[in-house]
Amino acid sequence: MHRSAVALVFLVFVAVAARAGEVATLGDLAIVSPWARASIGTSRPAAAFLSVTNRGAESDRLVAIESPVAARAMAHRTTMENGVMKMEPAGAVEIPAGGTVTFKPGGLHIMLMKLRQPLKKGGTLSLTLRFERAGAVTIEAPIAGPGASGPPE
Ligand SMILES: [Cu+2]
Repeated sequence: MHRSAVALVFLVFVAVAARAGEVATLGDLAIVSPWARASIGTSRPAAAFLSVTNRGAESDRLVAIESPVAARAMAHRTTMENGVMKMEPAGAVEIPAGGTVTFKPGGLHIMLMKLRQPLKKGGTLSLTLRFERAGAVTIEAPIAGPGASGPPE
C-alpha cells in the first residue's frame, strides 16, 4: 500500500475511535449511544434514549421522530411538580451549536405510543429523527431490559 494511503487509513481509524458510541452523522450532527427499554407488551408506551451532538456553528432542532413500531413517537420531558413526577411533550428540541442534548431516564426521552409490536430485550428499535436543518436520519437502537437505566452491554 502507498505510504499516504496507510496514513489516511490510520487517520480515519483515529477519528472513528475518538467518537465511541457514535452511530450516525448527519451534517454537523452526530447521534450517539441510542438505546431503548423493553416494553410491557403493547398496551403501555415505550421509551428510547440517545444523545445528539452538534459540531456546527448553528443550532438545529429535532422536529419529528418516527418509528415503524409505534403509531406516534415524540420527545417527552419528565418533570417534578410538587414532588410528583410527570411527563409532557417537549415539542421541538433545540440542539445548540457546539452542544450535546442527552435523552436519558428521568429527563428528556423519546416516547413511543400505540406500539404495533412489543419491544423485546435483545432486539433493535428503528428510529427516524428529523431535524429542521440537517434533515432526517434513521438509526437502530439496541433494546435493553424493561428496568434498564443505560444501554445494553
Ligand atoms: Cu414520556
